[in-house]
Amino acid sequence: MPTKEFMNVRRFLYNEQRLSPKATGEFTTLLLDIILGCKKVCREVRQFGLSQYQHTTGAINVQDEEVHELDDLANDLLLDLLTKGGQTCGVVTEENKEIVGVPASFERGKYVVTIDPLDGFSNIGVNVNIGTIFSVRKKISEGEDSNLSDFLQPGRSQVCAGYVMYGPAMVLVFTIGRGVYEFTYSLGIDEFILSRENIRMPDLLPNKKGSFSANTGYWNLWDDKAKAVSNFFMEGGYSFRHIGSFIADFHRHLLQGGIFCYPANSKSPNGKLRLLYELAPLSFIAEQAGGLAIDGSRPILDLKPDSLHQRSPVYIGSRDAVIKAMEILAAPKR
Ligand code: P6P
Repeated sequence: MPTKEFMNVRRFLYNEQRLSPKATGEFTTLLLDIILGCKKVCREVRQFGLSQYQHTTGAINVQDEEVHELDDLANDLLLDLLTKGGQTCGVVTEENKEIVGVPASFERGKYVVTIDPLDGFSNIGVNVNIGTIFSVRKKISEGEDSNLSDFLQPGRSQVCAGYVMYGPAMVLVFTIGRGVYEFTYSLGIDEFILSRENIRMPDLLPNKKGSFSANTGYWNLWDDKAKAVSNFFMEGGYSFRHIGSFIADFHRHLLQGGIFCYPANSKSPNGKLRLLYELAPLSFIAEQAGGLAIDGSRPILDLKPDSLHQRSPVYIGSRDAVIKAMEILAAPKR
């Protein structure tokens, strides 16, 4: 086994592949395709001020949100790689209303993938961390092409989940069900090198070294229970940190401990974040790192989506902090 500084993600995946006797290499190829796509997205993100992709397109996506040219670029680029790479039979992305199938002349694979091509819309163009979230499930339907049943599986059916964050460093974080690993991109050698292994999310309550994240700008739209959770952490001496990009807020809590809350509010009665391609992937990572993610009362990973773009409230982070939030939410009204 090479020493850690030479453990690039390709070698890591080959080592993991050898642990699965029936592995064919298709999953490894798929993950390397996703990584290649994210490296190409990062190139445009890194030169945003000089990029030709600096504006909103004028279109409104299925989320009823403005579409940014960089969103479109990331989406088109990743869809091209993932639908023509021979490892998938369908892709669901935040930007497309329906499942994106594999073009007729291309080989179908046994995996379905969900992506949020560029998470952190409000931070695009202001040089704040944004990133790509991905998740892989095995096809369960009959036939070569995917259908809704392949995607509307609970989060526990994921075989892989991860994100690539475009920040001061480009980092890749993922799990394949055997712990959480972080790889940091080294420009000089054009490689993702292992930087953290078997990441464990620290508890928050005992030493308060972590932080609390929520968009408290919605305070007047929250119900009393959501306010009670926020009050517990805001009055409890915990740091408040909110970046506005889900993966950036989550990454901080993954490494330092903390809790990210996006409760339902009167503007977003089901919460804002999407279950299939935002919450399920990061909840898989959270639980693999010893953390927890709930919708307020149930583990996110147990939720079976009813639709591709279904939203859910979320409390995700250190296990002790999420359990505390669940207790507050379950307490009888005073
Ligand atoms: P709000 C970014 O658009 C995003 O999807 C997440 O990355 C982020 O956590 C959330 O929305 C922020 O939403 O309503 O606070 O601007």
